[in-house]
Amino acid sequence: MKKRLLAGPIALALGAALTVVPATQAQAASAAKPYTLWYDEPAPDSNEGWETRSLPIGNGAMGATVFGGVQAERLQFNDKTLWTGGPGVADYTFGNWDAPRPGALEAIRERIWKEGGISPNDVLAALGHKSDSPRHRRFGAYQSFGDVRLAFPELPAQVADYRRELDISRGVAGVSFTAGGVRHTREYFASAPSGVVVARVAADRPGGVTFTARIAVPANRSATSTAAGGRVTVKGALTSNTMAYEAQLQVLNQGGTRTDNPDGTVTVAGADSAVLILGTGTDYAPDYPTYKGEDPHAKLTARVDAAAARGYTRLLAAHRADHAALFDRVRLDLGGSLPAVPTDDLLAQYGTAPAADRALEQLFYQYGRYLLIASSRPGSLPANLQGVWNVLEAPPWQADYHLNINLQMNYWPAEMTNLAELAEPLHTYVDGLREPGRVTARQMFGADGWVAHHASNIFGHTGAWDHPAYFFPESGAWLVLQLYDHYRFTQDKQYLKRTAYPVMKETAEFWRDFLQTDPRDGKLVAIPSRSPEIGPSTAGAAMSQQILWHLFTDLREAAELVGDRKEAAAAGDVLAKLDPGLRIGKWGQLQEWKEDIDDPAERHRHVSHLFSVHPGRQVSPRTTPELAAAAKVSLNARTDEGTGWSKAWKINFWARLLDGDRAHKLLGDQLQTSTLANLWDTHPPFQIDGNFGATSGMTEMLLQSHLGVVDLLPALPAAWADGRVSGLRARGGHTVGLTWASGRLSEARLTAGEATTVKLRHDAFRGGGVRVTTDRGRPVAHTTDGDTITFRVRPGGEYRIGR
Ligand code: FUC
Repeated sequence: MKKRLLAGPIALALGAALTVVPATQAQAASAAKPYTLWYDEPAPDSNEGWETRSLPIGNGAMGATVFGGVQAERLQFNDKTLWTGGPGVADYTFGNWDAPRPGALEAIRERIWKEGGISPNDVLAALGHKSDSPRHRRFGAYQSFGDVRLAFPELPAQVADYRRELDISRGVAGVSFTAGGVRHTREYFASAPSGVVVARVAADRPGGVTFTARIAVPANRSATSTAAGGRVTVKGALTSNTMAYEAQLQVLNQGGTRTDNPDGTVTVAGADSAVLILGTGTDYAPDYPTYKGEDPHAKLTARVDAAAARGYTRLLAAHRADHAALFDRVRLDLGGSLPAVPTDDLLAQYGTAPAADRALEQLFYQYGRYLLIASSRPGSLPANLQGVWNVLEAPPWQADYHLNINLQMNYWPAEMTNLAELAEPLHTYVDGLREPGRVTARQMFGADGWVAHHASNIFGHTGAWDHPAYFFPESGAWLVLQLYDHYRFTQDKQYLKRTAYPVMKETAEFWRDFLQTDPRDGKLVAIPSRSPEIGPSTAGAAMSQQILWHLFTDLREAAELVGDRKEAAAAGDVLAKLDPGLRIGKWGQLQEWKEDIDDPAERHRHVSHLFSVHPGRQVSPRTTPELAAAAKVSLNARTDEGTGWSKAWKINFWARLLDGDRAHKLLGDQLQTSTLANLWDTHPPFQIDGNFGATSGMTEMLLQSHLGVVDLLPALPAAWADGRVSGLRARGGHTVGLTWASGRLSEARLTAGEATTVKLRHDAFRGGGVRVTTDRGRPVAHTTDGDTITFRVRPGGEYRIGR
C-alpha cells in the first residue's frame, strides 16, 4: 500500500506525480517522541487516502484531517451537527409509524409464544417503519463539511526531508520538508477552548510563504463563497433538509501581501508565515422536535474574530494546556522503544521485534484516548461511528449512532482512562432521546417510559426500520448502564440525582410495561427478543435478559442511594421475577437463547450473550466459575476472527476472563488485520469504535473494578512482563498506578476518592507480607483475606502498597 503515491492510478489522479524524499533528521527525532504518528509521505488525495492515511485532529465539535500535500495541501473538515435528513425533510417521522397498527405487537407476541422463534423479518414487517427511498432520505447521514485547499504555486514537486506527523501528546499535527534550501513547516491543531481549527504555514527564509486558500464543499448543498478582509466565507444550505451551514477561514499573514480574490479565495504572497483560523456552524440545535436553532453566522463570526485576535502563540498555548490536562492523566509504559521508522512501517512490522511492538501498543493505547479527546468534548454531540471525521456524503452506516454496541463501545475507555468528563456528550444525547423515545414507546408498544432502537441520528430517531437488524429496544437500557457507571467511577452524587437517576427510572418504566411473563416458567422476559443481528426473534434471548438484570440491579442500588425507597422496592420486585439470561447449554456453551439452540459453527461478530462477562458483571471466573467456563466455550466457538470492533470486544472479554495472553493475542490480531496506516480501526471500512474498544480492553488487562474489588493486573500477558501505568480510574472514585517487573506486581499506588473501605486484589497478596503506607511512609492497618487486602482510606489520601 505504501509509496503508492508515486506510481499508478493515484499518482495519475493527482495530476503531477509528487516526489518526496524521506526525512533523515526527522527520523532521528522520532525516537524521542513516543506519542507521535509519523509518515515520510503525504496521504493520497483520494477517499482511500483520507481513510487510511490522513491524520485526525479535533476539538469535539469539529474535526479535521491533514493530508500534507506539498504543492496542494488539503485539510478536510467536519462539524458534528452537519447532517442530512431529520425534521427538515417534510415526511420525517422520527422512525415512528405513519398510522396506528392496532394489535400488531400482540399478534407478533402470540406467534412467538406459539412457534418459539420466528423470522426477524416478520417482526420488522409488523413493527418497523418503512425504509426510505432513496435510502436514508429521512434518517439522513453525517456529512463532510468540506475541504480547505491550499495551493502553493512556488513549491516544487520534489522536496527533501519530508515528514508528516501527529503528536497525540500535544494534539498537534505537522508537515515539514525542504525545498530549494528552504525549510517549510505547517502546524495544525483543533482548539477546544477557542472552538476553531488553527493552521500555521511558515518557511525559514523571509518571504518564503506564498499560497492561495479556498474552501471547497460537496455538491449536495447550495454554496456561496466570498472573501473579505482575508476571510473566506462559504455558506448555504443542505439540499436534503435546508440545514443552514457556514464555514469561515481567516487568513492572517506575517509579512508579504494578502489579497481577497473575487472568486472567494485569498492569496498570500511573499509572507514570512501565515496563520489560518477555521470555524464552522450550522443552524442545528439538539432540541426536539424541530432540532433547529438560529442561523450560525453571528456566533461563528464572533468565534473566529476572537480566535484571530488572540494570535497564534496564545491559541497554541491555551490548546496545549487544555489538551495536556486530559491527555497527561494516564501514562503507560510497557517497555516499548520506538525504532526510527514511520508509523505505517512500524505497524507493518508488528510481531517482529518486542520493543517495537510494545511501543506501537503504547501508542495505540494512547491514540484511543487521543481520539476521544478530539471527538467528544462537553457541549458537543457524542462521537459517532467515525468519531467526528467523515469525508463522504454517504458514509458507511450514515456515520450515525449505532446503539447495539457501537456508541456504547465508543465510551468504554472514558471513565477508566481518566477522561470521565468526555462522556458528557453521551449522557446528554441519551437524555435527549427520551422525549422522542416516549412517542415511540407509546406508539409501538403501548408502553410508558422511552425506547430507542438499533440506530439513531442527531434528530431523535427512536423507531425501528423494517430491516431485521433494526429491532433492538434494549438500546436505551444498555446506554443508561453507562450513565450509572459514570456515578460508580466518579461517586458524583449530584450527577446521579440530577442526570443518571431520572433517565434510569424512566427507562425502567418502559421495561416494566414491555416485559411479559413466560408461560413456560413464570419468569419475566423480553418479547420479541433477539440477539443483535443473529438468529430468530424469540422470548428472553440472553442479551436482553442480561441487560435488564443490570438495569434493574443498578436501578435498585441507585434508588437506595437517592433515597427513593419505593422505586428500590419496585426494582427488587422485577428482579425477583426476571429471567437473568444465564444458561449453560448442551455443548457446554453459555446460551445465546433461552432455548438451547446455539449453533457451535456460528462465527458472528456480535457475541451478545457474553454481555454478562463484559461490559456486564454477572459472570466472572472469580464469582461464577462454571458460567465463566461456559462463556469461554462460546467465545472459542466464535473464534478470534471478526471485524475491528469485534476483535476489540474480544480483548475485553478475554481480559475479564483473566486470560491476558489471549487478550494480547487479540490485540495483536487487531493491529495486524484491523488497523489502518493512520492507526484508525477498520471494520472494514474505517469505524472508530474498535480504537476505543482496544484502549478499553488494554485497560481491563491492567485493572478491573466491576466486581466491587480493585483487581490489580488481572490479565497481564507474558509479553508485558515489565511495565508501569499511572492515572487509571477505578470504580469508587479511586486513581490507581501500578509498577510491575517480571510479570509480578512491585508496587501499587492509590489515591482515594472518598472516605471508604478499599479492597485490592492481587495474587501476590496471598500469604501476607504486604505493606500499606501513606505517601509519607506511615503504615496503614489492613486485613488480608486470600488474595485480597482491605483498608480504610480518607478522601484524597495517597497510599502505597508493596513489600
Ligand atoms: C452493527 C454491526 C456492524 C457495524 C454497524 C455499524 O450493526 O453489526 O458490524 O459495526 O453496527
